Amino acid sequence: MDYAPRPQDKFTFGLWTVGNVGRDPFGEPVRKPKTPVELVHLLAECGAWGVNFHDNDLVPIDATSAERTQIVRDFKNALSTTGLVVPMATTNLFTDPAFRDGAFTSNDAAVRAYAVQKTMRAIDLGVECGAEVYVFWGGREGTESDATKNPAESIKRFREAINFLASYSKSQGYKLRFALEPKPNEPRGDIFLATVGHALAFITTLDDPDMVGVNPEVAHETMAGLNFLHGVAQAWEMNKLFHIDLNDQVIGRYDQDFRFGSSNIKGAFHLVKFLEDVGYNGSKHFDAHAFRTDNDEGVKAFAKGCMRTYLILKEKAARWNADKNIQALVQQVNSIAPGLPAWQGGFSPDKAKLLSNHSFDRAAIGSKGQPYEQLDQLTMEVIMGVR
Ligand code: GCO
Ligand code: MN
Ligand code: MN
Repeated sequence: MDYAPRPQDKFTFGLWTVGNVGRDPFGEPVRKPKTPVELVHLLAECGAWGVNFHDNDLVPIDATSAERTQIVRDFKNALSTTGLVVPMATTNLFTDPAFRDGAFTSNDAAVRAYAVQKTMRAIDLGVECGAEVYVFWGGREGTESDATKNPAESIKRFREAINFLASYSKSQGYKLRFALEPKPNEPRGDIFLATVGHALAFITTLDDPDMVGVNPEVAHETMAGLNFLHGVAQAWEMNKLFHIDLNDQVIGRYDQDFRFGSSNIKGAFHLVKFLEDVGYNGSKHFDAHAFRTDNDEGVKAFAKGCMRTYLILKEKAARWNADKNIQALVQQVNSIAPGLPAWQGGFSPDKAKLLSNHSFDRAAIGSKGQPYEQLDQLTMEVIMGVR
């Protein structure tokens, strides 16, 4: 297998990922900035299918309308030359000092209004370039001190903005779906809608919950010490997995944005296996960047590595599914003992009576062990490449 990415893999990168210049809180950029057109060509060379952007990755925040027109024209030309598509777009509501206290949840009503206006324009730009999913990452929506904001009030403000923008999108005739991206902290001390669970609950309170799903990110749930796959699986089961941000992260560290699969290979394996088994058909977006130590060749190695690792793990997932010993164990651990009262498939008084009258051999049930050590070892052997 050559593990070459194909369009149907739907691998995407943000302009900001391969365009990352390596600035961090302690150091200046180490790589030269590239234009959006150069980045589109770089991604095409690496084999990506799509490219996503924040409004200001493409059009600088202070661009004139003539500049905007020229930039968008050049960008679209690069897309048609390379065949790359733009499946997702988003708004930068975090870089400009105007957003120092958040955007939709800022205490300043002028900031909240400006953030909604900026997002309306960014939605127009995204749709103009072909985006079908619109991501909301509330990077600055949060606090350092809970003396400063009422978190319940902040959720109301967040809801009001999302409701307004969902209606705006529909009023323009756009077919966009919104995807909320949770993160627990960085750049704020604490960010609202901290995890996939918070976001899924929030969505049920919106005017049009069907239009809104989630964009979970490996690093973000991991920073919160959570099992990423469990959040993804719950979103999937609720038809809310509209997008996914793949990268890697060590628990307890700063926001690392490592190359996909480079840190927690077992977690990455189970994630890829889940996405492939259920037939997730959205973008697989790598929201990560090359080490600051690397130059331009390292950026390409990073981008190719993300996709190659995904495809290697996809092959390993197929191997796991086809492994006779593993499948025998999977069958065994899910086998149903005969003679159980039929209570499932909805309540009925008869079923309740049947279940109520059944006598269980608790000691026998409790004495039954599971061959999970074996199953996990065989899984590790698939991952390590000896099966
Ligand atoms: C981060 C986030 C961002 C968002 C991006 C798109 O930790 O900085 O993951 O990269 O994904 O702003 O919404
Ligand atoms: Mn992130
Ligand atoms: Mn992200």
